[in-house]
Amino acid sequence: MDTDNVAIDGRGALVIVPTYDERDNLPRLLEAIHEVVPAIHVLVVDDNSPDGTGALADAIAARDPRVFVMHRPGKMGLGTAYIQGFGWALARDYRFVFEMDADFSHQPRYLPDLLRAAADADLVLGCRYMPGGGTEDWTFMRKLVSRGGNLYARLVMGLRLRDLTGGFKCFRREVLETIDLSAIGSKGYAFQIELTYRAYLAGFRIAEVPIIFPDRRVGQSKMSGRIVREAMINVVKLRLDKGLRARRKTLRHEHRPH
Ligand SMILES: Nc1nc2c(ncn2[C@@H]2O[C@H](COP(=O)(O)OP(=O)(O)O)[C@@H](O)[C@H]2O)c(=O)[nH]1
Ligand SMILES: [Mg+2]
Repeated sequence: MDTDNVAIDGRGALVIVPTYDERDNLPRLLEAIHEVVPAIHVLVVDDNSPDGTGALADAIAARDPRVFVMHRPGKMGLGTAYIQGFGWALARDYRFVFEMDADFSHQPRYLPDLLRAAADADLVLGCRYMPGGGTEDWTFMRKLVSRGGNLYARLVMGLRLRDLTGGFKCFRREVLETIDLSAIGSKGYAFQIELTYRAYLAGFRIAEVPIIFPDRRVGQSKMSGRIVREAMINVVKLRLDKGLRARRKTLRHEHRPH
């Protein structure tokens, strides 16, 4: 893959932004994204937000040809929002597909770094836990959950990546075409871990780039104890999955450089 193929202005790339009650963030986010990468397209996947984020997104899309909106009838979770968004992207000719939160924890200024890294990687992860990366304004509990969750996932999965639970990522379309999206059962943090794990098992090259991750300033987090529990259970389930284990064995025999 040659670097020349990656257009740093965002041509050929799509950012998927799932939203639930983000009306105070979304318009500013779209502006900030296009300031940094003027040609990038954005797909907002809104779950009929009670605060009217969906209608607001429609109004923006009506005057900006780079913005698209997918409406779902009710809150169905981040994981399925991304899976539907990936399907939408694959039906079109995007070469790079980003996952990005609406609340500015994923800062638009890093989009070019992720794109650049995608020149020689198939999946790029925004990474908080490497030099140059970090979190801001987090409570002790939130830090503990994130650090602990990453350590747990890394140990159980046996992956040498430093940030498995993050959700600021860039996929080459080949990754999304190859992994079986319909087989993904997880919803919250487990969804992020599962996607990366499946990409790894499919032999794709995974890179990490440092990001600073500030806490959201406006609106409510949808993080919950249920999501953390789901992640803990699903990580073990994934590791024990028979089909995936067979894939791991072949991978070891092939001596992939991971
Ligand atoms: N479409 C959709 N978006 C969601 C849902 N839950 C969360 N989001 C969005 O996913 C992103 C991350 O959610 P957030 O609450 O910030 O999670 P946290 O960062 O883990 O606390 C935000 O853009 C939310 O608006 C959902 O059920 N459906
Ligand atoms: Mg958030």
